[in-house]
Amino acid sequence: MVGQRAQHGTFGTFGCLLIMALCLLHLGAPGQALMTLSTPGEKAMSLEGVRGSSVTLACSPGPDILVVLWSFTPLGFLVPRPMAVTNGASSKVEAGSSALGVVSLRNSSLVLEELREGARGHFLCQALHVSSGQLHTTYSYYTLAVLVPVSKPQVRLSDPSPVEGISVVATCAVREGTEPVTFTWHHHAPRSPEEAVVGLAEPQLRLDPVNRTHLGWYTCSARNVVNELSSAGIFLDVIYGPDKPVITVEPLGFTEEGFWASEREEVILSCLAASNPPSHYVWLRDDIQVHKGPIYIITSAGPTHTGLYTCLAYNSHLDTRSQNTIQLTIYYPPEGQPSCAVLPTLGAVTLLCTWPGGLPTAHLHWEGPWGISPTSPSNISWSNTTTGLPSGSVFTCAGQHPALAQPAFCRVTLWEPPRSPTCWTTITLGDQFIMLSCEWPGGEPPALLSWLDKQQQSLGDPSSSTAVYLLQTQDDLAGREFTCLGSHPLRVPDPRCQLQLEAPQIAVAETLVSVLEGGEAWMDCALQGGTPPVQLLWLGPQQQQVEQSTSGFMLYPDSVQLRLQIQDADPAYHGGTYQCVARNAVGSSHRRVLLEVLSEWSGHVCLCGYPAPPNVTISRLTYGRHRREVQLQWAIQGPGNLTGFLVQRRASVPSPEAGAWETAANDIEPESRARRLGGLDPGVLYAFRVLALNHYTAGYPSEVKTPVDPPFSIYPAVLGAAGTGMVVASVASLLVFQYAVRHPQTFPRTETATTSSSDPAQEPAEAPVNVTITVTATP
Ligand SMILES: *[C@@H]1O[C@H](CO)[C@@H](O)[C@H](O)[C@H]1NC(C)=O
Ligand SMILES: *[C@@H]1O[C@H](CO)[C@@H](O)[C@H](O)[C@H]1NC(C)=O
Ligand SMILES: *[C@@H]1O[C@H](CO)[C@@H](O)[C@H](O)[C@H]1NC(C)=O
Ligand SMILES: *[C@@H]1O[C@H](CO)[C@@H](O)[C@H](O)[C@H]1NC(C)=O
Ligand SMILES: *[C@@H]1O[C@H](CO)[C@@H](O)[C@H](O)[C@H]1NC(C)=O
Ligand SMILES: CC(=O)N[C@H]1CO[C@H](CO)[C@@H](O)[C@@H]1O
Repeated sequence: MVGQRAQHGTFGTFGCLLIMALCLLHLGAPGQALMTLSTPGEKAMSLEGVRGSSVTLACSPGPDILVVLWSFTPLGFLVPRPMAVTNGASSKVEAGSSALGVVSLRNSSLVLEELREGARGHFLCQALHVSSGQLHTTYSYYTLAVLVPVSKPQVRLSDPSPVEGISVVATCAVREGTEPVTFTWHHHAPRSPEEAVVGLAEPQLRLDPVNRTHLGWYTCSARNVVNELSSAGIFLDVIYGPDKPVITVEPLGFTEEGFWASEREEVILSCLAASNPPSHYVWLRDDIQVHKGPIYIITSAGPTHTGLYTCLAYNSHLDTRSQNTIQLTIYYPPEGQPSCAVLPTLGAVTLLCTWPGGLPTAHLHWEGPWGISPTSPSNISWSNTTTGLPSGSVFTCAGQHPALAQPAFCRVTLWEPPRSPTCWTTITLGDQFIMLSCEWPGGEPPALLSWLDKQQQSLGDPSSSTAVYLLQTQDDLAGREFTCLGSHPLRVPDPRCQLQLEAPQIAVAETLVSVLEGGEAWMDCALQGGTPPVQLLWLGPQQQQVEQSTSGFMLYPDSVQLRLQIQDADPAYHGGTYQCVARNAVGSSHRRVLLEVLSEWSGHVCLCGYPAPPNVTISRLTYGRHRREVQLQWAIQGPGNLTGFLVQRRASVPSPEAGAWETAANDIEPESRARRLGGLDPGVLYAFRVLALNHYTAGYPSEVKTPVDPPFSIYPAVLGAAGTGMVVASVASLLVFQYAVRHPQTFPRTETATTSSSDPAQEPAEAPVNVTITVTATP
């Protein structure tokens, strides 16, 4: 439309034009004959005017102007057309000039208003004037361009809702506008704060292939030298998706397989799959639908929520689907707290800490004076020596679990048990077993105790705090020693306690107790030793245990003795031999006491109707050294069983009646027939008698005798004889004596009385005996 603007006119063309104008003037105003042609050669002036606006083309006026002629050659034409003419006084504008706009003359200038595109072309002004009496012609030459503004652009899309991947063309069109027109494309993505320039200069924008980033509003701007206008926005709705969903879990925790969350926590599963139009979502747990919508909230997670979670996304416009799956594991801590324990080992301890259960298992480690142990799941044991470790050392086991904000703890304090082990014995199960007990309480870990025999051999496995060892009582136990050995990691050296098993030892205060009929008697039995517990009891004359309730008997037990009181003594009921019996698991012992219940008038022992022990006769009674001891020998006569003998003495001088019978010996075995009795006062003449005892009663007392001095010993006498025959005889006699002594029943009177001296102070019926051979009964 816009042609090339001519910069220079061609004289030849305008020469002809001038002639034509002159002709016009000549016709209109005749009378001027003379004219001169001035030389043309001025350059053409280029002018631009915008359509609709005004342009004034000036023609240089002279002082004596005769005529001015404007002519116009439209673009693309060669022949000029007269446009307007004036002679100063009158003017005329060609009627056909309206194609150029509203054309008028102002003095000699051509005024074009409401410029039209038809005004494009070359304008020539020819002025004829007189100067110095000569005619002159001047030319003004213009080339006028008419510029057109661009119209408002229109945008078209080849597909306003394309599926991602195809090719889309956006076209920008302007109806008119002076070339060159340039275009600018703007893209305003949704939610984007600013628009971006995406295309320059070209009226077409190719999106090949179109993708989601192209979605949004597009505008096109068109610009030329005159103006710039922008199109209305047009929306490109790119259809896509759904992409593979992105699943997020809150709160966030990663495992090797996926995600984890804590028990009782709120867990938010979010699914996002890029899609236009937006996706529809469905959640599946282990292939079972659990929720519709992009966000699935587990308000309080539990172990049953562990599983595979699948998010399905669906684009209803495209009928396309996508999915993604994650593993969600619900963690829960083990129940309660870790539990701590200590195991003693030799010179060391092993610390144990366990906390089973939980998902995943808790991690445990120890902390303490040894430092920090390695970490181990579920349970941990840690050993080390205790050398130099003070009592009261604290060790802590910490258990950590991802579902717990804080670790859980347990503690042990190692401490040494106070004091040392204590040992004692008890009897169990009706005296069948003797139980050795040892105790050393306290401590962490508890002390280990074990029983050792005399050879320090262990009698079983060690046990904690108390150790018990059972012995059968039928074993030969008396005198055996046992040691209880304690061991504790914090105690050096090992403490111990010892026990020795012993049969009880007892003593009675008196072996013969005499009481007047109706009186009160006491018998005391004292425990002097033996392995406890010891049972003390009294057996009465009938070998029956004396009971507290039995009439006339009262028992006064205390820890070390048993006293028996007999009230209102009755010869028939109370008289006889009592035994104090002591028993423990190791053995027993007993002591006899003879109770004489004397009638006030008789002074004799009551036999009380029971089978009597045999009668006794004294066969020998001689002084020993310095008359401080006597040697007594006796024999029994007649039938009757016996359990022992009782020897009594009393001072017979100065008065035969003086002094009561007192016991000189009562622990004489039934087999014995002799006894050396010491502790005599040489200044006192004693009388002696012997009684046989059985369980019930005492027999008749023997005759009463006083001791005599032995005149000599048979051995010096025999050796002093020095005759061979005498020696043989004497040896034969000696053999007889020895036999007799060993068989007293067969030879009731075996003493050889070599001398006999009558003692009238003694009982005359039984003469004092002088014994020449001293033989001690040693069966
Ligand atoms: C979309 O296309 C533009 C260019 O046309 C490209 O730069 C961009 O990477 C593409 N985006 C995607 C997501 O394909
Ligand atoms: C044992 O304890 C000592 C400190 O008493 C420490 O240095 C050492 O590492 C511990 N040994 C082990 C195996 O823990
Ligand atoms: C402690 O853990 C070990 C394996 O680490 C296992 O063999 C042992 O049985 C566990 N002990 C307890 C008491 O759980
Ligand atoms: C025992 O001695 C008593 C009194 O001396 C007498 O009565 C009795 O008959 C004697 N018994 C025997 C068996 O000799
Ligand atoms: C003596 O004891 C024996 C057995 O212990 C008995 O058989 C005998 O009858 C008893 N004799 C008397 C006289 O009691
Ligand atoms: C519009 C304009 O310039 N008019 C002028 C025309 O010429 C006469 C006389 O030369 C002037 O007086 C006008 O002003």
